[in-house]
Amino acid sequence: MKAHRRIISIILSAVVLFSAAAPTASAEIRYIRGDADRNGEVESVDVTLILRKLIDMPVPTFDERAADVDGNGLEIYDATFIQRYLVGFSNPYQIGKTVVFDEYELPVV
Ligand SMILES: [Ca+2]
Ligand SMILES: [Ca+2]
Repeated sequence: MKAHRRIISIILSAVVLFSAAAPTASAEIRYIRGDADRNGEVESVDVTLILRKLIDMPVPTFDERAADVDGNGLEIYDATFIQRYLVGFSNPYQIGKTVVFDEYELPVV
């Protein structure tokens, strides 16, 4: 009987240890590509925020990762690509799609 308790104790300890070491879903970062203010929509306000950020004007809420739609750093083209998306032009950078980042990995599209 004592041996059974000891084995159960070891198993429970192992479960607790490995569950604490496993990566959690909270490590994921999700955003919508082009949604610079992260309000859940890509809209003209996001273009305005990018332009303001580029000339160092204050912006209340800004996520550069979401705003940088082509992944090469924030620039005027990001605003242009979003404007083109908003009027229905081609969308080579998947603006409006949800992007998932693992904290330690490159984006999964
Ligand atoms: Ca937005
Ligand atoms: Ca860019």
